[in-house]
Parts: sequence; structure tokens; C-alpha cells
Amino acid sequence: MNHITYNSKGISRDEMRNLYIGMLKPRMIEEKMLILLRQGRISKWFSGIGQEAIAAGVTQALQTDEYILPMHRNLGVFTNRHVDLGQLFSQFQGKEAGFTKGRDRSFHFGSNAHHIVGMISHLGPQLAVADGIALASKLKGEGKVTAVFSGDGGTSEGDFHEALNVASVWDLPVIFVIESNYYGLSTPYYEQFRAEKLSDRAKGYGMKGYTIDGNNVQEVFRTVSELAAELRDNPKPVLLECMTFRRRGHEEASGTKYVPDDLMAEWEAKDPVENYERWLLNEGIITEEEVDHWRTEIKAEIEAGLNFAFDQPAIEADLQRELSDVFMAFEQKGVQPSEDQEEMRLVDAVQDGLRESMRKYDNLVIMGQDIAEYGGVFKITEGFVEEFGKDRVRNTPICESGILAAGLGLSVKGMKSVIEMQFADFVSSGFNNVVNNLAKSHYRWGQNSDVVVRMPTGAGVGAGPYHSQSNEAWFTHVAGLKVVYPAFPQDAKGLLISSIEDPNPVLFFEHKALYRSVRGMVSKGYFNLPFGKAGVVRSGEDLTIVTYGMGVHWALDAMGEFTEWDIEIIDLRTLVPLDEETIYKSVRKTGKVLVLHEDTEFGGIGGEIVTRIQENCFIHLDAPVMRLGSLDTPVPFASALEKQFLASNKLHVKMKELLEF
Ligand SMILES: Cc1ncc(C[n+]2csc(CCOP(=O)(O)OP(=O)(O)O)c2C)c(N)n1
Repeated sequence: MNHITYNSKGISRDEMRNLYIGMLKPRMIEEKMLILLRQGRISKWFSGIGQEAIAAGVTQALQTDEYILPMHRNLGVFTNRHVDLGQLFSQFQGKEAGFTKGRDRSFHFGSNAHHIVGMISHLGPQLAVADGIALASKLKGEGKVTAVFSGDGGTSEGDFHEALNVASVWDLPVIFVIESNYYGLSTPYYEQFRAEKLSDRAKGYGMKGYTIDGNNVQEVFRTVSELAAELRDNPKPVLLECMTFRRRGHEEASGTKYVPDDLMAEWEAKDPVENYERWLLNEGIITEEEVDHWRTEIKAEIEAGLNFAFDQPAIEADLQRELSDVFMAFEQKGVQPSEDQEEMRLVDAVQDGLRESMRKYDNLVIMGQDIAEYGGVFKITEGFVEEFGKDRVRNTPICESGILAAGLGLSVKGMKSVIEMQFADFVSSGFNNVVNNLAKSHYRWGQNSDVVVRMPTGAGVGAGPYHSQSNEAWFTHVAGLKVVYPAFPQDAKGLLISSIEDPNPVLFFEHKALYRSVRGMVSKGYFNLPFGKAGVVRSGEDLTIVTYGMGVHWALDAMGEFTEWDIEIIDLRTLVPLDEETIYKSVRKTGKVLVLHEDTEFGGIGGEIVTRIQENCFIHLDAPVMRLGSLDTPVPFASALEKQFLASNKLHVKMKELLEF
């Protein structure tokens, strides 16, 4: 007896047969993996047994060049995109022939050749990567849809909400597929959310939502085929909840003790592969002989793939390769600044650099809150909508995380993006996507994140703990991010242009208090300035001050009171990469050094620079290396408190101490 009712309306005989094979292959691979696991020949397995109809149905319903972003139980997406099993199994074993050079495990990879972007462990952050891919498709007029998966547990994450909201507001052709399989690890759905159906949430986002039988492969295939056809012509997102059941443990070691026996039995009876096979045989669409034949073929393919993977040597650690793959290789072509200059404020220089880049790169999109007609809270993008249009100058909902993920999605499609944080403080709402998606994708599977995050930062403006922070050290600590922090208008323009040219993720810090207080001559037209080249703002013999951003101006201001001393000031300009040579050269000359920053002291980048100076310049030192940062408190609001907080408050004392040492 069949426990699933099939309705093959509109599905051709070939499609019906392919859907069967499309489920059979991942099922057989999994059965083999479970044996290997018991034999101790593989280490971990996240089973999707019983859920194959969703991956197979969705993948076969889409065109092969439409992106799919699967989760940890969606082996069927990979097999239905015909990923070579030898390569796939090598990936599972951390071998060179896999997709990540042994750097990430299981399904944590993407393959642009197969139009697949894999998950990161955090589940939700990948949902809005699909938004970015869909946005790029839409802007390019490709008429393609993107499908992205989430478990029902994953829908509790804020990223789910942001991804759906952004997709809705921007009418992006994304099919959000939820696999509702009752449990998130061990937590049943009713301890996860109280929606009757997860598709009910669609209404709240202004989109359509459907709940279908996720074990009925024909229902999945037909629904997704119809939705995709509609969305290709009329881009908009849709939420598709597929009811299914997770029949094995979260991962094999964790078991299913918490699942009631009758519930398990009920869903075992609804097995998507067995029911469909029975139905196809009854209907005479396939024969027993064909089933045997396909099984034999798939078995041979699995054996060949496994033999290939097991034959691959264990990966060997290559230090140079590990370090050099953190960033995408990029050889910048220098464009010299023109001598034809005009005086500008820092804010104008940032705007000018951004405008020049928008003119140069028609694949560059700017995204941020209130940046379109309003011009951004600091008016940097004022007039941009008029010149570049709303497609490229995009107001975003208050969804930092989703927009940062969308930046990665745009990169997947070869586009560039600049994302304006309204204030650098608010990046904490998108932190995960910066440090885990943007920063790590290239190292993990070779996908660069061509994203610049603009960060209006810093205190001294009486804005309190949430509009004043210096958070550059959060990012200098994360491999895979470049961190740029100009102090002068010419540098701001040239370095912003370089940040946009660079195909890697760049955090670009702009000090708010310098926006309108610092002026300087700025070269007209397009030019760039290299990363990793500090500026010697003032040369001297008695003391080196190594600093950046506001610190440079504090140091310059202090010179008036130290006229009898000959002080060198180094402006780092970029923190990652760090120009160590210029620092060491100066310290070897002066023998005394103060590392100064506005960021709070404990754990700031100053500590790192001090250590390097100790290690590299010890014999040249005439005094202890000193470091000065702001107080280790949140940034206070009232001006007397803020003044006390800032490192500038102690600068004179510290300099005197060092000079007189
Ligand atoms: C941010 C985050 N929190 C917790 C986890 C640990 N974790 C991994 S999978 C999982 C359950 C996911 O449930 P669901 O989204 O329903 O997918 P399923 O495993 O059921 O397919 C949990 C809690 C994680 N990976 N990421």
C-alpha cells in the first residue's frame, strides 16, 4: 500500500523516471556512508535519509545554471547537479581532490561550476547570500531564480527574517525552501517556534507561502517548476515549506532516542524513495529490471568514487599555500594621483572616491540605510541616485546581516559592492556575516568576497556608547579581512578606490569627527594608493609615534607643546596589511616608540604592534615600547567623561615620560 498519493499531472515520463534516479542515488550513497562510518572509515555523517524528495525535486525543477544554496542534509542537490563522486568523497575525507583543499568539511563548500553555494555552520547566514545572487541575476536581466534551503530550526535565526525581508522589499526571485523535519538537533519544532505552519510567516513578509508534502517528489518538482517559471518572468520571493521527517540522528553519533517510536514508524512508512518506486512500478513507468540496472550503475559509480577518494594521499600541510590562500591574489595596477588638485574635506574625498569608482565599475552596487535619495546620514552618497540610478544605489532595510551576506552573493556573480554601515557600531548586527562569510569564503572554497564595508567610526562627537566605538580590532583579528583607516582626504580617496579595486573584503574606517574638520589637497580624477604603505607624516629623531586615524591628528596637535623635541609620526593608513618595515625603520632610528590609538587599550591593535616592535627592534630600543589607547570602558556620552575616556587625554604625559626616559 502507498502512503503517498502521487499526481503526475504535467510531469513527463522521463521527468518521472529521472526524479526516481535523482532520489535513489543519494539514498544509496548514504547507505554506503553509514556502513563506512560503522567501519570507522569516515568520521561524521549528517543524514538526509527520508528527505531526498526535496533536494531531488528542487534541483531537477531548476535550470542547471540557477544557483542552489543547500544545507547539511542535501546530498541530493550535489548528486542531481552531477558533482563527480570521486571529488565529493575526497571532500568528505579532507583530501586535496575535494573542493576545499582539506580546509572545510562535508557540505561546507561551493562550486560555481555546479552553481552551488554551500552553507557555513551557522545555518541562517547563507539565506541572504541567495538574495545577493538573485539581485545580481535581476540586475543583469538573466531571468533566473535562486533556491536556498533552511531547516525548520534554522528559521528561528534572525538571519532568516532579514533574508526574507530583503528579498521581499527588493522583489528578488528567490525560492526559500524550508525542510520541516520536526527536530533541530534534539529540540522539537514546538519548542522552536509557535507558528502553525512556517509558510504562514510568508504573509508577514508580503510574499506567498506554501506548505507541501516534502516526501512527495512529484509535488516538490511540480511546485518548484511552476514557481520558478513564474519568478523568472516576474521576480519576487516565495516561501516553500516542505513537510518531512529527520529519520536519523542529527549526526550519526547523536542517535534518535528522543523520537517516539510511533512517529518514527509513521514516517518510515512515508519513505519518499520506496513509495515512489512502488508507484512507478505499479504504473508501469519503470520496471524491476530497470531498477536493478540503475542500482548496479549507481553502485559502481559509488565504488569508483570511493576507490578514487581512498586512493588519494592524505593532504600535506604547505605553510606558504595556507597563508597565501587567505586572500585572493590581486596585483594592483597603480594609477598615479594627478598633480591637478583641489582642496576637500575628508567627507568630500570619500564621496569623490566612491563616485569615481561608480563611474569606473558598472558592476559596482552601493547598499546602505538611507543612502539613496536621502544621501546617507553623512551625505556621502548625495546625488548618487541621480547619476547612477536606484538599481546601483540601494536603500536597504535595517538588516545589516542580510545585506552583508547579499554582498557575498553579488560577488558570486562577479559583482562588486560597497556597503555603508550607518555607523560602524552597527556592524555588530552583521558581525557573523563579516567574519564567517566574507572573511572565510576564499580560504575555504576559493570564492572571493568583493565587498567594501564603509565604517563611519570614532568618538569625540558626544554620541555615546553606540555611535562612537572604534571597532577596527574586532576585524584585524580575523584572517581574510583587510582593514583600511585613512587620516587625510587624499588618502581617503585613493585608499577607498583601492579598496573597491581589491577583490577581497575590506573594512574601510572613516572617522566621523574628521569628516568635516580635516581638509587637504586631493588629486582630481581616478587614482589609487597602495595598501600596506604607511605614511611618514613628520620625520624626527627622538621619538616615533605609530598611529592611524584620529591618532595622527592628536599627535600632530601635540607637536606644539614638544617643540624642543624632534618627533616622527607614522600614519599606518592600512592596519591589514600592516607596513611593518616603515615602523621598524623609524624605531631603529629613534630608539623610542609610542603606539597610539583611539580604540580602547586592552586587546587593541596597539598590543600587536608593540609585540612586533619588541621582537624586531629590541636592540635598538632606548626605552620600553609604550602603547596608549582609550580607557577600557564603553565610550561615554557627556563631554567631560568622553574627554577623560579618549587616549588624547593622556598623550602629553605619555610622550613626556618616553622622551625623558
Ligand atoms: C548559529 C548556530 N547555532 C547552533 C548550531 C548547532 N546546530 C547545528 S544544526 C542544528 C539544528 C538545525 O536544525 P534545523 O535547522 O531544523 O535543520 P536539521 O538539522 O533538522 O536539518 C544546530 C542546533 C549551529 N550550527 N549554528
